[in-house]
Amino acid sequence: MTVFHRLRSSLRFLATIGFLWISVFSCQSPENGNQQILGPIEGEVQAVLTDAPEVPPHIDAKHNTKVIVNLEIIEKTMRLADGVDYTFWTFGGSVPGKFIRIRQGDLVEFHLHNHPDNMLPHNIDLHAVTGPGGGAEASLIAPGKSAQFTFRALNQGLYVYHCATAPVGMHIANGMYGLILVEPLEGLPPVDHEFYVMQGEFYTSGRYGDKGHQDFSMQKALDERPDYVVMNGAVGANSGANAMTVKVGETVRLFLGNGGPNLVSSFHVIGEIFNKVYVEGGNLVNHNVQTTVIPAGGSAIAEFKCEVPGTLHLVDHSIFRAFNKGALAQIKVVGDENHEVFTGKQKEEVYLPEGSAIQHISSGKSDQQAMAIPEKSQPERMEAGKRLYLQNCMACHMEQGTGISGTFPPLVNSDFLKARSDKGAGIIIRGLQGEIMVNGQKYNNIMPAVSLNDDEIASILTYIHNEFNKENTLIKASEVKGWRESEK
Ligand code: HEC
Ligand SMILES: [Cu+2]
Repeated sequence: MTVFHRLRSSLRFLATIGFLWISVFSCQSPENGNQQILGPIEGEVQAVLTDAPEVPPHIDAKHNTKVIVNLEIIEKTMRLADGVDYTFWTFGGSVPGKFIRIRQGDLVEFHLHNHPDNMLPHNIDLHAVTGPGGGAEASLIAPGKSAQFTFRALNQGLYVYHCATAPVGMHIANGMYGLILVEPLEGLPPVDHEFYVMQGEFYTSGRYGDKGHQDFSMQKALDERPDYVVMNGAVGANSGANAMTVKVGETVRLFLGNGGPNLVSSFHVIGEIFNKVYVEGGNLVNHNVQTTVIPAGGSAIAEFKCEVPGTLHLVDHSIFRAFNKGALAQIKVVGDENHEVFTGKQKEEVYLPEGSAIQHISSGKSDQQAMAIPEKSQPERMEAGKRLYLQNCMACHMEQGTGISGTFPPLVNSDFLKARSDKGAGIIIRGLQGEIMVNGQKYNNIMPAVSLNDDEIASILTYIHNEFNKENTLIKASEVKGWRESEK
């Protein structure tokens, strides 16, 4: 019998003997799992928040309490891999965001702060919240502002939280996700070690291992083709010298999450079998599991005992991600050999990632770019341009090019766009950031470079200038090529 079941039956028992609860009853039917009867809230505590792979302690109190969470959003440039930087958007200064640990029935007073140095509005959608948008609407804030909302943790489980500000995919892709554990009042059964490991993928302008600062690639994100798939925010965040460490004979509980934004993780530990998996982070416990699926925006809790020394490799068993894109973390198990369980020499070198020596296989795209593409007519450009606009630009500039006042500038009658001699090609090719004025309104935001070829850019620009500005113009791929080269 699991703790969850015990909790549930003891609650049922209390209800049947007519125990008098002063406060609200939430439904207690088999359909809604183990939602608990809401008891009174006593006292308050400040939540302890931790960075991966650390996990905060269980709140040690016999009764439900008010938990105050203060989470600060920070946009900052950090290491994604050796020699590779990325400007992450974070919940608390690192990726994944801070781990939050509360108990079922606790009342959470949530304060979200958007640091004044940030460029963008953000919010939070906690999957542990019962309420509209998981708190997203209630928490949307501009840089330099704070928002507060309160929720009751009705359901236990391990839940993902993430930013849900438009364009949502981009906010998540830049690292805005983390985990919140809602455990039974008395806590989960004791283990020797608990770790926090969360997978997420990054879509960069360059390829895996390309040095320097990398920008977000909207095109790769749309195609679901990340160059990096990592555990805890960077290649090697918790491997090698940063590996987690335990001793032979100790038990380990992994709180696992997948921020996505796109990929499903086939989570596996090379060298172990999970004695227990809380499937999808809920109450269902499976035993003797080799690989557990963690959906994008989902979780799992995995437990095992370390019987023999050596290095355990935590991987996404979609295996190219582990060996070629960074989806690897390690636990070093130190102690004496146990030849009854395992004999023979262990070489950890066998499993080290193949590093940046990756082969460059030319993609269809660059071949296409190398080929001379015949110029298109105006109707052809308008048709292709509309499709490309909807795929690449609409998420921010809106279908009719109106933008979102204060955040995404309009393309309709934009004086800023009209003043550019390159018709805006350079903005698509290189992206744009910093303060600009569009039709008398200030914008200070980031537009990522969009990786499109000259022909595609010619079509998008033809569409924008004709459709939104009523100009009668036809832009050629050869002109875009010229602008691309002149500004290099
Ligand atoms: C992820 C959101 C996003 C996407 C996608 C995006 N933009 Fe932008 N765009 C912005 C932001 C933000 C700015 C303002 C940047 C600043 O403040 O410096 C901007 C500025 C511009 C500007 C100059 C300002 C203006 O309104 O005239 C043009 C032109 C433009 N974008 C065109 C495009 C085109 C064309 C595409 C598609 C190929 C595109 N953008 C895709 C966010 C985006
Ligand atoms: Cu955000």
